[in-house]
Amino acid sequence: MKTVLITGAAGDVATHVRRELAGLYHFRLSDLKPITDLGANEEFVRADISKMDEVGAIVRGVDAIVHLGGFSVEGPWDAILQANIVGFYNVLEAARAAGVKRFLVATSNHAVGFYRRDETIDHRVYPKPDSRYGVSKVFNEAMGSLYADKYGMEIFNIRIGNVNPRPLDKRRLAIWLSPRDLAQLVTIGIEHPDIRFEIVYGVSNNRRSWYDNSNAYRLGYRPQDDSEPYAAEILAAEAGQQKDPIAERYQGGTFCADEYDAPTPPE
Ligand code: 15L
Repeated sequence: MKTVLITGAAGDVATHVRRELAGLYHFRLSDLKPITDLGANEEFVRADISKMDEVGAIVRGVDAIVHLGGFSVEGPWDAILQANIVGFYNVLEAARAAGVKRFLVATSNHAVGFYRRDETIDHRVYPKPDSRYGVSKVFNEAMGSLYADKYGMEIFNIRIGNVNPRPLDKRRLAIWLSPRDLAQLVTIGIEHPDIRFEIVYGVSNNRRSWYDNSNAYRLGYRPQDDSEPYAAEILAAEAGQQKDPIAERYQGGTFCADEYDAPTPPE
């Protein structure tokens, strides 16, 4: 059985991964917050990923790393810097030093959030982050690219939409990722024999998607869920709501509208 390190293991996304893939891997779970509900094939090792001297111990001896640790929404620069830039570098560099090749990056739709909703984008588009958080995810992807090209690491980037048992609102109808489809992508990231540097979108088979996710399909992804059965109820609940035009125009939604102060909206 492979040993897989999950960072940020106390968070929501990790909790779905643990439940969906229980029994298939030995999970080393790491977070700042303690996890006490350990399953049969789970261990917990506490670490603050912004401190390099705490990271060596969590990566040692694992077959793959699912890096979910860090700040998961927009925040003050110093918080993003410590958690998502310094923290990301520490985990990736410690993995390289320990000889761990396979590394799954939880990047985000917010790395490309300033693409318009009437555009369909694939894994080759240039970054258009919508927040300091989005910039940190672009940094993560770039750092992974460097470590793949320079050190031969195997980097699998999942640009996650929104993981939830059900889509939460109109925007999430396009970017929803069900827990079982998330688990399928994580499994591909751990198991696929031929990964050098890949970007896939972490979304289910949503009819309203604005992504061309052909790279994920090429690697074997066959999502089982579609947000469409939830659409009528969500759209009816939102009918008549006042919407911010910037949030509505761009894929990143309110991440684009927050602090927005440009004289003209970007293309
Ligand atoms: C993300 O990247 C966040 O981690 C998550 O909390 C949601 O805000 C999600 O994007 C989203 O766009 O809905």
